Amino acid sequence: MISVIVPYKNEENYLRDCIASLAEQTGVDLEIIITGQKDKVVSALSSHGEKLPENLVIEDAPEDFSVAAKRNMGLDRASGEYVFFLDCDDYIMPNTLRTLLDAAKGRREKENTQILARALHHRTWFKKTSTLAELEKDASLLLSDSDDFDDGNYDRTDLLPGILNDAEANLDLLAEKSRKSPVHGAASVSGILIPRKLITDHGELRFNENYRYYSDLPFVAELAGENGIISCEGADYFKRSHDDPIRMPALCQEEKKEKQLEFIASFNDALAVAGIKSTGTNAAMTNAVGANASAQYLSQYLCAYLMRHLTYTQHPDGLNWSDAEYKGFSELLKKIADSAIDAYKGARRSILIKIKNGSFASAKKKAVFLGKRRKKKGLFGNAQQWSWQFYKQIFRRMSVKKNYYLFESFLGKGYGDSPRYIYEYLLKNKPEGFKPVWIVNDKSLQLPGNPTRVKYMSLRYFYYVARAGVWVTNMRQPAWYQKRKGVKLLECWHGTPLKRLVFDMEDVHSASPKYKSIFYKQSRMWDYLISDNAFSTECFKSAFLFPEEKILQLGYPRNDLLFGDDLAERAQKIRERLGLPLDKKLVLYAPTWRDDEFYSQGEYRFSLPLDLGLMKELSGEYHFLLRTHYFIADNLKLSEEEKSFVTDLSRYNDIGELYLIADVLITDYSSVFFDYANLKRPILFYVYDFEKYQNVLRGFYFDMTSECPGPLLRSSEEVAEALKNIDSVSQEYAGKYEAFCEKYCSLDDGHAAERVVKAVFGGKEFEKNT
Ligand code: C2G
Repeated sequence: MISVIVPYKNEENYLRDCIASLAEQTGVDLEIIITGQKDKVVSALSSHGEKLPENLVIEDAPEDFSVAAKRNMGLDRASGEYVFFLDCDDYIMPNTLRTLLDAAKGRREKENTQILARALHHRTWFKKTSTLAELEKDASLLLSDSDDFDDGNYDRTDLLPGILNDAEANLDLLAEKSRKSPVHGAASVSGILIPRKLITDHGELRFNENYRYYSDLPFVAELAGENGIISCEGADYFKRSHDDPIRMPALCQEEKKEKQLEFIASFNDALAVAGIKSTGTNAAMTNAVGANASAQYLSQYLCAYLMRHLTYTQHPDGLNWSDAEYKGFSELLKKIADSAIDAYKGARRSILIKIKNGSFASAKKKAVFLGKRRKKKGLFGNAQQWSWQFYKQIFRRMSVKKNYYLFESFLGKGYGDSPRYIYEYLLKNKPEGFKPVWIVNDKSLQLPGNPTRVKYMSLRYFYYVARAGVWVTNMRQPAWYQKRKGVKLLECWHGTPLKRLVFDMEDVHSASPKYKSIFYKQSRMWDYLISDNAFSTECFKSAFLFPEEKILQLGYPRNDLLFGDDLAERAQKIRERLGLPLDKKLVLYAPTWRDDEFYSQGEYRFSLPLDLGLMKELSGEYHFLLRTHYFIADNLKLSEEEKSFVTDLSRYNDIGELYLIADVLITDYSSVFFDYANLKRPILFYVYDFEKYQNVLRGFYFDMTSECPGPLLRSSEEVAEALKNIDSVSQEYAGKYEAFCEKYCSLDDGHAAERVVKAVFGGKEFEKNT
């Protein structure tokens, strides 16, 4: 029997996945021991009235017990022949325990040795169902083992002998794999199947409860001893990085000062149990290494650890270590084998030697130099990197100009959205010395008021970002941006949320796993956030963890243009300017983007799901306007024939003007319909991937099936049908439309920009119009 020990803290939504993954194990006899606060464990596992599995035991432990203490409690209780540690936020694939058991038993029967068998580790920030879905798309993800040696440079094949000493394992394959996915070693006890006898033979070994973060190292090093650890293909351990490190950091995500010193102390212990007891000569060490796989592993691990903290990340935290910390590392380096240091070449090797010899300042200098060279990509770096250096070294040292007002809509991709209407109001009601600057990329765009114009990420952009006293934007500011004292940042945001955002998203499927923590830091810099309705305010509070007192619930300035007695004349002018037919009704198709369809961060894919062949049949009555989301990198390719009844306006600067001319809107999960509804014109929802979007990608803040002011349509045929009968569709949805507007559009009245400007720049404390 295997005793699986699961230390539990407060990761309620994660625990279910963890235990479910144990229930799925095949061909093994299990005992599951969860150590943690009993009432919380029970409520986490039976919140939907489920019965707890019969083979599950809960050992009651206070929440703040260290993980070492909780694991020890589990060990005291365990009665299996094998022990396996699984963290409560992690999960394993169904064959994992069987595979590990076979490997361990096989070795015992053949060679009469007790070995540790370890599953391949994979880092994920997804829950189990999402991971399985990802694996279905790309099984090679299982090769992307997260990695103790991930220092960006090491030739990983060098690391394996000694650890990967299993004759059964296909060494060639693993070596091949290791380039992409090296095998983990002993840094973590999770995912390792340990024969109970080995623990008993080591005097009933336990974890050192004085350590909060690094109690695993000495424990595993001692058990691994001379035999090392076999890494087993077909056994897969998913280590979950919490995608919400703000509210629920994993131990490895906690940023605590004392962590480094604890690492050094625990590493010392690990070296001691691996047979390296005092600052010995290198000859003694070489012997130890020859005899002991743990010692060899630890030597390599230490060097890789230092490299990772000094040269690999973008802002290496190793550069901030104190002298005491460097001294600790220096002592450790003196104890390990030189061969581990010599495995590095050039500047990296020299950094390690300098630390070993106590030249810490010089080691740091070298690391900084290496980092700069890496970041610059080539000797001189690209223009943007140079501009950023100017920003940091020169522009940010110049004074902040209170009268510089910086405006930006969708990263310079247009002149529109709320920043535009706030700007136009300010133009008519100029504050003292008003010097407007627009971030806008298209040189041909005509802007009223003759503002200074800068291109996104150009040198002048950095200049104004550094000096402007006011920044009005509708997206997030860049991650490197640090707001200076005296600067006002007005965040307009870009829509009433339908799809779940940031902290309300369970699994972030977009390109960056650090999304939540970056978002959190950025949004702390916003002085104001505009909200269009009470519903948005509630969403922003939970999705952005944003304080209510900074939210201006005053309506959307971007919707001001949808009001007035001259709508028809303005629409006519826009139609003429765009050369659109005047005798046909216009249908605007404006879908949103899909989190899982991207080329790279911020560059999303799109292929038109609307069957234009079918739409052509309606071209006597309708002309179609296509508008993709600003994240979409693909250009729509229309044939000459299609161009006769379809116009692509994806790059048009302000979608608000397209609302004005459109007689019907087709969208999906985009927030565009909240704005368009102000016009009271028909809306169709073309939601061909509704289940996936709702259940896998995002989830919604409201029930689309009951609240939407128009029909949910699954196919192009249904869309065509609805367009043919648009009047009866409108009639059918009239009641829902009215209720919808009441709830979401009641603050929009054509004067939101005025209210916002008065609240933010009016000199008074801002008043909330709730
Ligand atoms: N937009 C556009 N064209 C589209 C889709 C969107 O011009 N085809 C613009 C609209 O102004 C819209 C805004 O981008 O309101 C936001 O687009 P969404 O599709 O709603 O998606 P997203 O950018 O993820 O923002 O709180 C709202 C959410 O943040 C959604």
